Amino acid sequence: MDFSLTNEQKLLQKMAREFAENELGPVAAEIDENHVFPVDNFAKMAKLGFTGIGVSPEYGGVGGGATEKVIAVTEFAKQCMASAAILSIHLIAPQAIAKHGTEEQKKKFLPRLTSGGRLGAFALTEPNAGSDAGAAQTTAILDPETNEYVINGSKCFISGGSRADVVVLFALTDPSKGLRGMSAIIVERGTPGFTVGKVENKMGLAGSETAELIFEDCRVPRENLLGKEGKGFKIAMQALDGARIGVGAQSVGVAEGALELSVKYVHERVQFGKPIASLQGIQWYIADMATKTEAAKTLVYYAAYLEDSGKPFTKEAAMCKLNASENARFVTNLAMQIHGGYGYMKDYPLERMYRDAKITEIYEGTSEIHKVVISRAVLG
Ligand code: COS
Repeated sequence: MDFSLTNEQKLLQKMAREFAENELGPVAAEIDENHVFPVDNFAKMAKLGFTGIGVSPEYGGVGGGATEKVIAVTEFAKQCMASAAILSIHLIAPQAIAKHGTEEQKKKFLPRLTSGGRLGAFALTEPNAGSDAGAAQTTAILDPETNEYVINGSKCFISGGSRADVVVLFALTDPSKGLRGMSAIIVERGTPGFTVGKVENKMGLAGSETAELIFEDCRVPRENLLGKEGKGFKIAMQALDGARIGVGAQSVGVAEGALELSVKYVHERVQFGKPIASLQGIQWYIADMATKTEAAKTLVYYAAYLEDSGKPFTKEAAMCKLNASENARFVTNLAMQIHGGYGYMKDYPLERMYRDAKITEIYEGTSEIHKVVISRAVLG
């Protein structure tokens, strides 16, 4: 399999790398420390076209697909995991609308999410429906008199939820059918009855705000139904397949970033009269980190290739996310070990990378859920 980048993809990579080094890296510590969503950086991402990856230029996007997303997200994550996560998770909403939306929905919602600098969110998880996403209880009952869905319930741990302009929400339009009665509905910020609840205080990824969304008799016009009634769970699962490749890319990026810092450090750090790069124990750490990260990257690009080729990729998306996220924890941990006391200090980026990396094993499906998806595919 040839994963060489095209000239356009190489240019995108260069642009993403320079943007990340010049704009994202320098504020990564600050947004982590202050738990602040990087509004300016998101606006710059939009200006450069990153927020429109995977959406046709007709709707303000820049085209491309999973591979382009992987390229950008990986480069961002080397410098700032929160910014990488913001882009990666934002893209779920416009890509779902581009895939399942009507022409009217695409015209109405996509330009602001792609080139307009507005954030999208994907709201599936509920307090009692995390790994068991099909147990969601939020309802959206059609009022035949007004032709509006009346939404009641709450969503939790929604990345970007406190800032999102457009939310792709999953709710039961026919509660008697469980997950087969779930539908996807587009809800705009400011709709009466839709409020933001608790904004979480997390271990890492502080710049990517995570919030509770509350719906109390929130009325949304029927034309905001995304796809068909009762097909919401499938839409959610398909969107998550793609999102998991994004988490794979975040994981590869943070691992590559930690490896690069470690390579630099072991050449500079002198102990016992010589750079620690000359110690075999350190060399073996570096060899393991480089090998496992390269392997993780290959699987992420393979899953992206399958998605871009229109081939089934559910299993490979789960595999790449499972593998790359475990590697992100492994590599950031060893990088911290190599840096010793310095790695543990907030003066250096490693402790942030270590904290940020952990979430990749949890969100967009835990490692354990990915093993369920993979084993079902393998065992039949
Ligand atoms: N693509 C398309 N359809 C899919 C799918 C996929 N990747 N995965 C499942 N489906 C479909 C199934 O084909 C089935 O369709 P039918 O009704 O036609 O039979 C339906 O969805 C139900 O599937 P299944 O029986 O496998 O559902 P489960 O309740 O067993 O749940 C898991 C499957 C566990 C995989 C799912 O709940 C999951 O991914 N959980 C994790 C959720 C998550 O990642 N949350 C992260 C945060 S999102 S804000």
